[in-house]
Amino acid sequence: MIGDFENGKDAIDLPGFAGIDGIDEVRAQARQVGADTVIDLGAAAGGAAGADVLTLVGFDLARLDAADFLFAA
Ligand SMILES: [Ca+2]
Ligand SMILES: [Ca+2]
Repeated sequence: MIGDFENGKDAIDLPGFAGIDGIDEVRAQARQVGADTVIDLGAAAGGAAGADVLTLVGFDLARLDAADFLFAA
């Protein structure tokens, strides 16, 4: 869970999720839950659903884009 994520300032490093090739795969597993954005990173990487779920507290899904992540090279 990340509680102080700032849009346009912070980026989420995804070195442990080599199966995630781009923002489209992240967005496909991201959903708005109340005021938070919940992302199933494990599923986005092609793995099991529910195993690695990231919650961005107080973050609107609409603001989620490629600038918010550092993808594996
Ligand atoms: Ca992939
Ligand atoms: Ca953003």
